[in-house]
Amino acid sequence: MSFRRPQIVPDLASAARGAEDFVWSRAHPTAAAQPVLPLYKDKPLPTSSRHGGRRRLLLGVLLAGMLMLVYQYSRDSLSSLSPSSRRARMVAQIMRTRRDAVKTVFIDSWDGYEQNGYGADVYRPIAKTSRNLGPQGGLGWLVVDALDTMMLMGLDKQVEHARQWIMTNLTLDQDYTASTFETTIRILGGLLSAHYLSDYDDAYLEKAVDLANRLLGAFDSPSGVPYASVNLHTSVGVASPENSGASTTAEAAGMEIELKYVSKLTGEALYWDKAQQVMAVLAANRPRDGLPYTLIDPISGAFQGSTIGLGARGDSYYEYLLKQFLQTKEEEKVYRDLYDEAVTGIRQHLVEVLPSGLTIVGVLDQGFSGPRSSRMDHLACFFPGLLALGATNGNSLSDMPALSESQSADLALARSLMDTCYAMARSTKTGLAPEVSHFNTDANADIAIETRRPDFESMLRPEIVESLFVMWRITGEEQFRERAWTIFEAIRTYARLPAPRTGYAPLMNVNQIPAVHYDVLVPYFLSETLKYLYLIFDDENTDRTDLSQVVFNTQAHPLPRFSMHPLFETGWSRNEDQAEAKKEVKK
Ligand code: DMJ
Repeated sequence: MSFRRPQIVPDLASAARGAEDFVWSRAHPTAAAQPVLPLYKDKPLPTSSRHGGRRRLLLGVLLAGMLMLVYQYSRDSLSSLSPSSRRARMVAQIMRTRRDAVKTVFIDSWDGYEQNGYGADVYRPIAKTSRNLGPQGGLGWLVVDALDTMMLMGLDKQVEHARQWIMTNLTLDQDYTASTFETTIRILGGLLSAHYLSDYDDAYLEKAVDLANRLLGAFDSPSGVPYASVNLHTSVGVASPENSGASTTAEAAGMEIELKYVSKLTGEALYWDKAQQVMAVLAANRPRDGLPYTLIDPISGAFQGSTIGLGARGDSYYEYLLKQFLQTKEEEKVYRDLYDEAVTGIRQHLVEVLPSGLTIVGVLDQGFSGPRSSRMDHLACFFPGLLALGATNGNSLSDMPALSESQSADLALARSLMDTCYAMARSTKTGLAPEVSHFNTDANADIAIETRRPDFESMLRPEIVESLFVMWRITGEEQFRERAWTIFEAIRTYARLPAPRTGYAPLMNVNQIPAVHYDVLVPYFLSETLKYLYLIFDDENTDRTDLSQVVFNTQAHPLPRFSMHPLFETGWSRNEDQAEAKKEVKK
């Protein structure tokens, strides 16, 4: 296995930035555009005088008068509005308040970490202790992953601190065997998104490319399917110690967006080639009805195991089929075809309408010939959002001509599954969905959804609010924001650590009140759950997260879409068999 570390032509990144694809996203306000205000210290100091009391009284009267005028003005201007505009104004005000409430929860979580463990990869908010994964300091597990949330929330002080830490303290060259997938989606994705949201600050890109080069060794397997882990110092891939060394399908197929974007930014095709080789091998397996098994062997490139489903180990496969198609501006049709085929297969084999009226996506534990289990992981609740995204390619319904039959059908299924995912949360005492929900298939049962040991914890995962966010952006229907608010209130009530402790933590049991917490700050709570909640209530800064212009990676890091380029052709087709797909690797 060789460790190739390509040289980046220094100007290439800037050249890529100048490409036409990036023109649309250059509308960020810059510091230079801000008006210059006089500093408070430059104002003349108030002189103390014996008339101070009278002056204060006069000032008070003046202030009260001004307040009355403002009140009168806003009442008059409100009453001159039509009822619908008045309502829109009130809704906007409420949403601002909600958005700020989400931001407060983020700050409350972040403050404890900032004071007691800044830069560490693992933080325990109850014990106030922290630790790193690597031997030479933090790998950015929290700082890098949470950075773009802070950027979107306008937390400038925290962003500056994070940037300084990344540039000064983040050492990626560590003798540490990291999860290939988690490091790609969290750290590489986080750095790339920070680069995008900072209006292309190349310092983030340099770190991202350094990391991408280290991760590439994981893809140097005989098939091109990545090993589960990779040593960040040697760039040597390490097979999973479980499942006879098989990687999970979700992980193998859930890193392509990040690698392809690195190719786009650097002009180096090797990241692109590694990414699409994985897709070629997956497709060469010809999964029946578009549904792969959830394990894949990096040596042979063949599927392993017997489970088929959209939850753990399967999820990102489906997500990245559609998102790869969207990332390159809908030009690589092969990914759309694979996605459509998978959705058809999901309808045929996994979707079930229960006597309770709920629609679920079940799991096949023993392949196509076995029974379907009527359970849904919290993880599977990304799917309603994905269906809605696929129905319109990220456009809002108001900008779309009439939907085709299949688009309408996908949106209808998205709505039904969204109802189910929301019901998973509403069915518990805390209003937070457990890791796994079990659905009753008995028409006479009193309870439609059951929560069972040991799956009754809430890790404060994002998938339900992620789908609510996408449904809101696509449909513009307030019901999705209302549901998100209800879930947010449940988080604020039950995930908050009781005083004198501060911060938020996952729950051991969603049906236990008062809640008992795990002592850990979960990175995806900051990078995904709170980001999606913030964005759903944020009507003012939607341009940088416009679903028709960006793709969110599977860790909620937004990356801009871009056009294809001769350097990045889709270098495979579905007619290739596996042997041919493998030959490609050896070239
Ligand atoms: C995140 O780390 C990613 O979304 C991943 O793809 C699976 N889900 C977790 C959070 O639940």
